[in-house]
Amino acid sequence: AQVKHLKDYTAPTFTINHIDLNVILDGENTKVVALSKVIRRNAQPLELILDGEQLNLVSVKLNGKGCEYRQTDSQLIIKTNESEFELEIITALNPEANTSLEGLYMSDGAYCTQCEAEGFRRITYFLDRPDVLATYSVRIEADKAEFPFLLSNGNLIEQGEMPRSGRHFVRWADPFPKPCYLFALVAGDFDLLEDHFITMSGRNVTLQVFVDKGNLHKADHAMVSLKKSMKWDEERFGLEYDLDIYMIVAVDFFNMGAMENKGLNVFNTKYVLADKASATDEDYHGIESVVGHEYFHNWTGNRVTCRDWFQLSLKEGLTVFRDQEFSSDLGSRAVNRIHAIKVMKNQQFAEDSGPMSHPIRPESVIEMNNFYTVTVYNKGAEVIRMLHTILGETAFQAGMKCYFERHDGQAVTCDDFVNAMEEASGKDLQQFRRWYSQAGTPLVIVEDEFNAESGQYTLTIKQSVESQGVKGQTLHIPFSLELLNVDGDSVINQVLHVKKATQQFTFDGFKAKPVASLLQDFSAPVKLQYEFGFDQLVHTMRFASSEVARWEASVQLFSQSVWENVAQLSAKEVMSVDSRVIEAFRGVILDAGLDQALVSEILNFPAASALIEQVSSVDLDGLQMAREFVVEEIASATQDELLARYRELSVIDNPSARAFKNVALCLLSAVSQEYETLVIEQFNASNNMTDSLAALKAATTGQFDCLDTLLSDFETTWHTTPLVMDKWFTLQALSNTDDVIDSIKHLTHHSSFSFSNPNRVRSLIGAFASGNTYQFHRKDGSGYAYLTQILIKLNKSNPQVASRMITPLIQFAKFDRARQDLMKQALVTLQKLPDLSKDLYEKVNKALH
Ligand code: BAL
Ligand code: ZN
Repeated sequence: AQVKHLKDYTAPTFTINHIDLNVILDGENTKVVALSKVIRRNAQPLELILDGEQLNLVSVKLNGKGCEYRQTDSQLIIKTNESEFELEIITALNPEANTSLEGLYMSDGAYCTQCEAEGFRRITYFLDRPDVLATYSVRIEADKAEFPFLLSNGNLIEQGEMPRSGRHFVRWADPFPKPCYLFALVAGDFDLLEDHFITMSGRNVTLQVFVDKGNLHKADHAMVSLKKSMKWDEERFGLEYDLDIYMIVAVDFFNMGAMENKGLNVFNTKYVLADKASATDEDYHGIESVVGHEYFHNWTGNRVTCRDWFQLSLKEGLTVFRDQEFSSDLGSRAVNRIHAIKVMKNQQFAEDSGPMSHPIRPESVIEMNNFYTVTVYNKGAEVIRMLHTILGETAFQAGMKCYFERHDGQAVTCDDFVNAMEEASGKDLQQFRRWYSQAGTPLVIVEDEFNAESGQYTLTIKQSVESQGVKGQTLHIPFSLELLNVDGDSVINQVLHVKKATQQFTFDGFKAKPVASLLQDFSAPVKLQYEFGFDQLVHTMRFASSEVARWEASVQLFSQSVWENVAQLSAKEVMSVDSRVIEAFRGVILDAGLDQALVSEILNFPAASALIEQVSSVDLDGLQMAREFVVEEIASATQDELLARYRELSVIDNPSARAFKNVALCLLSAVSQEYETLVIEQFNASNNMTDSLAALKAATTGQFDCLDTLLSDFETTWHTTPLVMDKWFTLQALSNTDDVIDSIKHLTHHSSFSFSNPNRVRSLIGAFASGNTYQFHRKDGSGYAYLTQILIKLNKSNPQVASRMITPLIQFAKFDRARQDLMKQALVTLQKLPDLSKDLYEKVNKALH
């Protein structure tokens, strides 16, 4: 497989500034006629090289005549010395046989497309690179009865019938030049929810949400979210929508969450469909955030796009930052921040310490689809957030304005973005730029000292970063600090700018040693090392001004308690939990002044996978025993309070109350069988998916006798609703029981399951591999063997999904020797596959390197 390097970037020698597509949809006889206006940009070479994969070439004409060309399995090479010409290429496709869900494929009887990153080359031969921007005119033709809706980007300008054949056609024109990865086409029969939005300059935009027949009542939340997104982007960023129509189509077969195609977003149904009975509070939140994300791409991604795919974070990091701000402005800022921090610490840190570690702007890539990562997206967003912290909202928005003024309609780089921020703000971002090229998680070691005589408190902050054995450069780290006095008053609350390998900060005027709350709100994506004492953490949990810092202290308190017990076990000593830890959590449960959603975050103790990220090597069996012990000790000591709050919150119908109540139920179930009746009562009385699922989860946690009955009742109610069955699959995949792999194997034969649908595969097998830490990492290797068996299957049908699911198998470095050997053995099996996809090849080889 070929490695592509950022340093080898060259501008295209030809460009295409307009394309007329005629797509004749006809099952296995589907035909695409592409008429492109090609312009030479350099005198040499005399060959135009177009990308194309899995295509049947029918004909090629240059200015209406035959021409000299040759084909490879990924290119069409046309000989020409013309400087401007029209190229007509006809290709034949079979969308029904396309199981990779890239290019043009069928989802449940509807045609749809996915072109990012490099799927357009599966539709026609083209300059499939983001720095080639063209206007599109698209004619679609299909059977009218089967495919009444024919959609593409831009504005609908013509439609007509072909009565004798029962077919019809439409023509769409998109006036905004775009790279081909933003092209989309959909043909099918849907229910349509329509609304409109009046933009800030008074333009009336038609809004349409297309869903599978019978699901109209589940489209409202997506529509409301879209309108909120449009309004928020006007108010916070001053950005207005630019076409007359905005369409969202929900499809069940989709590799990702959603796709921001200009004017025609294609969404995974998971991020559109919701009603109270079938969707959880978390689903509602996810829909609002993904609808926002795709909408915000219209400016950050579509109007200004990426020069090359190494710059992916230019649009993704920035757009994730924007969707996080959207959710935070509309909902709880603290809870949204906590969720973002968890993704960073639990998933991104893991990626950064594993074989796929890469900077937010990668330098080399084999398969681009492998770089839609938590690093590019979420660490990318953290880098934008640090810029926002350093510049402040006003200068940051001035930078955004400058960025759009300079680059609207262009394909640009991350450097262009930072330049705009630098010039608009007048801040020197020279050192800050290193965040774009530096892989690995920086380690920040903090030591503090109090001089009682002088009343001086001194922090010494050291930074270092290393990735795959290579030492990195010092970074500009915005380090948020709060100092609390003994009474809990906040005496210092500021951002320190750490720019050197070692830096000291001194604060005067203290009568006693203050309590430091460090790296508040995760002000930089770094690992913090500091000797926290229990008393300090308890103080921070009670008094920090930031709710996020209070949560962080609780995580630290819990984690330290677990690690102490892991050490006890290994020393063959008895386990115990410090009473200060228990009292701190009791205080949180009883504190009626705390946001209930925050309390639920605090009581939702770090999972094993999160704890593993805190250490360099782990004794998994010790961790499981110690974690379960600490959870049970806390839950058992606070059960009266938990039960009282559970009862009090049961009558309140809002997401925060439900979150607290349900985490309480789950903790109680871990304590004693006596809470089984409570679980059954909640399940039977529930009128919403959040409560039903929480009851099932509690029954699983307590391994209650009622579990089988509840699961089967749930199945009877929901077996015809695929997205709900996904939850049912996940719940069973996460069961920490010795026969879980057998039960998963059995579930793959369930009538609701299908290996061809990525949502089903992820909900059952993906959830097991990434979420069932103890069972996936079974000592006998059966978890690894099972995942490998599935990956072999998916390697052929859908390499993109396979490649995403392999993650837990390549992150082996922290496990014991025996487990590492078994994981590597599984990877070697994959490496030997004769038809290993580029996607898996890249990860397997990096892991075994
Ligand atoms: N561009 C791929 C999907 C997303 O990030 O919005
Ligand atoms: Zn995105």
